[in-house]
Amino acid sequence: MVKAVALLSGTENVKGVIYFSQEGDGPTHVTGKVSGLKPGLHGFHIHQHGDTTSGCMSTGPHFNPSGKTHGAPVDEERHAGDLGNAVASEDGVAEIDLTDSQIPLTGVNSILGRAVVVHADPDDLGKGGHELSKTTGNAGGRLACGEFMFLLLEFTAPKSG
Ligand SMILES: [Cu+2]
Ligand SMILES: [Zn+2]
Repeated sequence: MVKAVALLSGTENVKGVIYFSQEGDGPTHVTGKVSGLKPGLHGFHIHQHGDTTSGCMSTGPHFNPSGKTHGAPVDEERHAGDLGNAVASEDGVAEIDLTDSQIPLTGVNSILGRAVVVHADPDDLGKGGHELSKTTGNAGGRLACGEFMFLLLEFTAPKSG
């Protein structure tokens, strides 16, 4: 089991903690919470660079090791970093609980060392017809972001017998 965590901080008190875990070569399970959002949908992505020195703009474009266009998590044509939308309830809190096969924590396409970003607006999943739909989902400003802060490796000793 490989685990990682990203601590998100940003403008207007938006913050969050997102946990990632992966068992072997299986899909990555993503859980966590983002608070301080306006109710509704907010684009939720892995961006290329784990660099927030100039705020969330330093994280670059969506993580896209296969050179595809922007899409929904369920689409064949999508960036690896396209995780769709986080949904904030009336209290401004979005609970994240998803499983995805394109964001491994190990290997050449590992997302470790990259960044998690939450946007101001909904990700149109590439279908909005806007000039930005095919690159960013037209998800608006980058409200909060976080680099993967540390990596915990858990080894389970094989049972004898
Ligand atoms: Cu993004
Ligand atoms: Zn994308």
